[in-house]
Amino acid sequence: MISLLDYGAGNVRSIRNAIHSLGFSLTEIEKPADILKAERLIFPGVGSFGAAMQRLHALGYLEPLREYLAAGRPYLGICIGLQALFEGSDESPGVPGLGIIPGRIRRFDAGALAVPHMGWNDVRVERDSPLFADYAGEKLYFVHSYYAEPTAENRDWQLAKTDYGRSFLSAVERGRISAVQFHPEKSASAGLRLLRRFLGGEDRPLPETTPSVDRSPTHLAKRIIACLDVRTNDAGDLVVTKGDQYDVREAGEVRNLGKPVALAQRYYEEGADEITFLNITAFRDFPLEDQPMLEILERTSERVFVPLTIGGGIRAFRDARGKDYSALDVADAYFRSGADKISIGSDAVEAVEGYRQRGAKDGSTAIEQIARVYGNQAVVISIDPRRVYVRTPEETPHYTVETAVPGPDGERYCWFQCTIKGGREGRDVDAVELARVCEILGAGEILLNSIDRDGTGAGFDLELIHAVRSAVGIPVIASSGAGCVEHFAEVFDATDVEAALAAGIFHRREVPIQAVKAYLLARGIEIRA
Ligand code: 1PR
Repeated sequence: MISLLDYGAGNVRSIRNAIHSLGFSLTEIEKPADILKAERLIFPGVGSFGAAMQRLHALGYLEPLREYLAAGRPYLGICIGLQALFEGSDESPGVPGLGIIPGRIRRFDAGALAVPHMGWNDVRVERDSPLFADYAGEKLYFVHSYYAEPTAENRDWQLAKTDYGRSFLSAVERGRISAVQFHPEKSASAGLRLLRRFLGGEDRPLPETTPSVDRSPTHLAKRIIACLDVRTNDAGDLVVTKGDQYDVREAGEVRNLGKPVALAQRYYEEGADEITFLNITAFRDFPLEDQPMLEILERTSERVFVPLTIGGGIRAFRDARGKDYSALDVADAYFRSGADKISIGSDAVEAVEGYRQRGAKDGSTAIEQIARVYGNQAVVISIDPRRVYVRTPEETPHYTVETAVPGPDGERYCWFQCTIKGGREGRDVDAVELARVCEILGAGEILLNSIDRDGTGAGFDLELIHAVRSAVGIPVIASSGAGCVEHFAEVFDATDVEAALAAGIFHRREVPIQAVKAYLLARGIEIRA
C-alpha cells in the first residue's frame, strides 16, 4: 500500500499521475493515524518550508511522522519532503524541521546564476542504493531556491550530490528512508524508473555490481521548450494554432496545426524539456468555464512527465451571475488540472502599472497571491513586447537599446513596449521594467516573446533578450523567431538565457527537437540528451 502525504498546500497531481502511470494505486493520508498504517509513504512537499511544517503541525501529522521515520519505515520525500527532514531552513527562520537529519537548508546566492535552480541537472550518486539501481546517469528535473548542505554531521545520509554554484545534496538515504531534491515525477522516463524502484518495495532486486562513482562536476542543461498556442477555431474545436506576429488567421480561418494533447505527447516523446500551453483567447473568455482547456491539461498531465506550464486568462473575473473569482481561483483550477507552472501575461502588465503608482508591494497582485501559495517557481510571466523606434534615448523615459536592426526611418534606438490581450493593446511599460518589477513581486521565471519576431523564422531578438536577462536574477526563456537549429545556439551563445522556446518549426515538422539538441551538443552547449 502506497500512501501519499498530501497536506493540501499545493499541487501534487503530477506525482499522483506518475504513480498511476506505473500501475500502482494510492491511498491518501487523511488523518494522523493513517501515517502509522502506511506501508510506504511518499511526501511530495510543495510550497515553502514554513508553510509545509505549519500545515503538518496543524493537521497533527508531525508526531506520527516522526514516529514513522524513527522506526525506519519506507519513506520517499520529494523536494520539501527532503528539506523537511532537516533541522530548519533559512526560508522560514524559527520554524523547526523534523530534525531527523543534522543540518540546515540554505538559500542559493543570488549571483551569476539564476535562482531558482530550475531545469535538468546531473546527480552524482556516491554510493550504492536500491533507489538508483536502474539509474543510467540521465539528467533529472530540479526546481528550488533552497538546498540541503552536505556537512560532516550528515555524512551517513549523503547519497547523491549536484552542483549549482556549489555542491548540494540531491538525494539522501538511510535504511529505507530516502529523499530527493529533484522531481522524479517530472523527470521523464529516468524519473519514472526511480519512482518504480521505491514503489516496487521489498522485491526490488539489488544491483549485482557497485556502480563506479563519477566525481566530475554536474551541469544544468539549457532547456528546449515546445509551445502550443491553443484557441477555439471557427468550428468550435480547440486547436493548436500559430501566428505570424500574433495573427493566427490565414485566408480568414484560424490556422489548425493539430490536436493539443496528441501534439504535447509527441513533443514529450521527442525530448522536449518542458511543454507550454498558451490559451491565447482566454483574455476574453473566462477560463474556469473553459472546460475543454482544463480537460486538455488533465489528459496531457496523465501522459507527459516533464513540466507543464499553462497561460491565458489568469486574472480576477466576475462571471455572468455576478460572482467574483480571484486570479488565484483561476490558477488553482489550472494547477488542479495538472499544470506545474502558470503563466501570466496581460494581468502582469496591469500589476506593474499599479506597483508603479503605489511604489511598493501590498500583496494585492495575482503574482504575489499565487506565489505565496504555490511558490515563486510556479509563477511565470509571459511578456509580449513590440519594438518602438526612437531617434535618441532621450525621446522616451523607457529603457532603450542601440539596435543593429534600425527602424523604418533609420532610427538607431528602440524600446520594447509591453502589450496586453495578445498584442492588441500597447501599454506605457517596457519589457525591462516589467521583468524587474515582476521579479520583485515574486515571479520565478520570465517567458520572453517578441511580436516582431513571432512566426518569422528570422531568429530570436537577441537585443531584447540580452536587455531583459541582464535586468533580472530569475531564469528567462527566449521565445519567438526560431527558424533553424543555428538560432538556438546563437541565443545561448549571445545571452545568458536558461531556455529557448519554439512553436512553428516544431508544429510544421521543419526542425525536430532532437535535431536542435544534437546541434547544441555538437557545439558544446549543455543539453538533456
Ligand atoms: O494575457 O494572461 O491572458 O495570456 C495570454 C497568453 O497568450 C500570453 O502568454 C500571450 O503571449 C499569448 N498570446 C496571445 N495572443 C497570441 C497570439 O499569437 N495571437 N501567443 C499569443 C503568443 C507567442 C509564443 C509563440 C512564440 C514562438 N504566442 O509563445 O509560441 O512566439 O513562436 P515561433 O517559434 O513560431 O516564432 P493572458
